[in-house]
Order: sequence, then structure tokens, then C-alpha cells
Amino acid sequence: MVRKNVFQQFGFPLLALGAIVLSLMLAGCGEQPLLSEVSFSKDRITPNADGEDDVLVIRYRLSRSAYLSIYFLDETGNRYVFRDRELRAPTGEREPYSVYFSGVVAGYTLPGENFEGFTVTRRVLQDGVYTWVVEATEEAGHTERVTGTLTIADADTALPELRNFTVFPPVFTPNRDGISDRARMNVFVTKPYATLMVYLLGEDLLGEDEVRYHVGEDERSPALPGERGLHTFDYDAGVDQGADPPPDGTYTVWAEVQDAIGQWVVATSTLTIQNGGVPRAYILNAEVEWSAQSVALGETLYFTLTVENDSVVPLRTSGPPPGTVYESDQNYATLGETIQSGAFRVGIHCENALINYPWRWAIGDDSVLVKEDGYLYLPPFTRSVVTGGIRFVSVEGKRNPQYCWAGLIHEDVEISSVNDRVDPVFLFIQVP
Ligand SMILES: [Ca+2]
Ligand SMILES: [Ca+2]
Repeated sequence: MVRKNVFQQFGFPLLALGAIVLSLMLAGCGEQPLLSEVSFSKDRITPNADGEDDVLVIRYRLSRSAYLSIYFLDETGNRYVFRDRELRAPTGEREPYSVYFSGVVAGYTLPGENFEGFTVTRRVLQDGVYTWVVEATEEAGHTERVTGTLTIADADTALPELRNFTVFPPVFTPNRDGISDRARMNVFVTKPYATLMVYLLGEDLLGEDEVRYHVGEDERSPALPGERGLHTFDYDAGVDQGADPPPDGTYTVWAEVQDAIGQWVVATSTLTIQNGGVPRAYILNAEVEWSAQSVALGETLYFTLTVENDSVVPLRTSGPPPGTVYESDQNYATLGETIQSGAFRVGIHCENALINYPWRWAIGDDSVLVKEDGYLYLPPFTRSVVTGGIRFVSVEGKRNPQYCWAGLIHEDVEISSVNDRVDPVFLFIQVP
């Protein structure tokens, strides 16, 4: 009995001591609160970008890694998400996590709202009293949350809506041939804004990463940058600067606008790039075969040269065809073959000429050119022999002899230096 009593006497305290040690161990290695030191620096904000109480700071500490959510519940229990199950490392010895909150949460719609043509991705909370919830969930499912109250007042709830986002034409050919070389994007923004971006989204050449091709706003936009109104964008795919455009294909075009308080609205459309590229054309070997260095009045100077299309881009051209002989007092316009922006032509110029390259020819004939949509093109990586003549019917100007030369003209675009003043001949016109 005595022994038994002794065991009973000591047995209970020993068990109790063991329980205390166990609970201390649990607290020491893993059972401390997952989420602690949670605070909102303000309990009322007025999100309207007036510099007063626009922003608060949320702080929290995590003892172990967890998925972190921050959301708000309105008086009827609707949930508005600021952070949604984002994986966070333990805070450790560092300062608590801190994040600015300006009243803007993931996009939501109010009862009866129906947005057409755009999506609201971030939106300010409407005025009211909310329960805020900071919630941490471990991989195994253990969740802790801390709550409080936040009042939203004087919120600037007007959305920067994107209306009538259009891309035209839907298919374009950025290759400097003067035909559908540019695409225009128009969008009406219903509110002054902080940023407005338009870009094409595509994959990189490996098909792995997304690549953005930025589109600049047209300086002739009806509304100034940042203003409510119609904004227009003009896209040449970079070829005007001589850069290769994005690869041919169909792209999603994004318009994104953000207002001063951080509300974010997006709209999308599509744009297809075809026959994109920078044209590269040359007079082969910079060589011209001239028929003579001296012609009598009434005689014809002939030339022969080869045009090389050294690019993936078809080169557009226009008449008159090779072989055409001009009278020296005629020019391309008097033959009815006026300049066409983006077309390539071979030209001959003599020093006494009154206009630049008065005599011009197509860069090929039917044997090599292809017709598309009524326009003539020299196909990619193709050569073409071009001939023509000028019959000198009078001697204009003072110089005799004078230099004459050939050029390859990209009309209304450029005559690149390599294609200008090619292989001059010192021509004498014999006057009786
Ligand atoms: Ca304010
Ligand atoms: Ca084009």
C-alpha cells in the first residue's frame, strides 16, 4: 500500500511534468503562431489621388513559409481580393513584410454592371466599411487569419474605360511598299489617366517567352497623352527605322490603361502581319552597261543593268516597262507614270536634267514580275535585267559633255546612297 501510494504520489506529478515539457517543445519548434504582427497603418483611407490618406501600409510576419492572402469583405460578405494565395518565405530575422495598399483590388463587377469591349483587372473599393482579412495557409492546410476594419471614403471610383478599341487594317504588310504598311489603333479613354500602353504580344523565336512589341502613340492623337478622349496609335512594325518587323503571324494587341489611383483596364484585339520585312534592293555590282559615250542629236542612249532583290520582301514596282525609250524632253510624269509611294523604279539622271531622275522604268517585265492585288512585285531573292533608252531631241542646259548615271529609287522613301549615282557615263551630245 505504501509503495503503491508512493508510486501514485510521484506518478501524477511526473506525467504532468512530461506534458509541460512536451508543450514547450511544440511551442519551440513549430507551434508558434504562423502569422503575427499583422497591422494596417490606417483604418480609413480616401483613395482619390489627392495626397491625403490615399495609401496605407499592411505589415505581417510569417514564422514559416505559407500561402498569403489579403482580402476584404463588405457588409454583405462579398470578397475583394488584394493578394491571393501568394507563396511567401518565413520572415525570419528580417523586418516584417510590408506592402502598400491604395484601396485597389482585383477587378470585380457590381450588380447590374456589364462591361463591353474591355476588362477591369484592378479596381478601387467602393466607399464603405470592410472587414480586412490577412490569411496564411501552410502547405499542409493549417490556416491562420487576422482581421480588422477598414473604412473607404471619397474613393475616385470612376473607371478609365477603354471604348471602341479598334485595329485597322486587321491584316497589314509592313514592308515599305506603300500598300498597308501601317496599322492604326484607336481607343477612347473615358477618364484622365496615368499610363496608356498598346502593344503586340507574341512568342519569341523559340516559342518560349512572350515578347512585347510596343506601339507608340501618334503625336497627332486628338487627345493629349493623359487626357480623356480619343487616342490613336500608328504602327509601322519598326520597318521605317530599318528594323525587322515581328515575324509574320497573328498577334494579340493589348491596350492597357491605368489611372492615377491604380485602377487598371485592358482591351484586346488582333493584328496579322504578312510579308513583313525590310526591302533590300541593289543594282547588281553597281554596274551599268551604256550603249555609247557620245550620241548625235536625235540618237538614243541605251542602258542595261540588273536589279537584285536581296530580301524576303517582294519589291513593288510600277511602269513604264523596261525597254521603253523616252524622248529627252519627256519624263515619267508626262508618260502618265507618276510616282507611287513605296514603289521601286530604275531611273536615269543627267546633270542638265531639270528634275531628279526624269526617266524611270519598272524594275522588271512580265517574265519576272508577279501581280498581286493589282500591283506588280519583284519576288524575294530574285534578279531582273532592266533596259531602256533616252532619245536626245535637244540639248538642255549648259553642260556638254555631262555626266549621266543610274539609280534605284524607292519612291517617297529613299534613294539609298549605294543606289544613287551608279556607274556614271560622261556623255557628249553631238550637235550639228
Ligand atoms: Ca485621398
Ligand atoms: Ca506593305
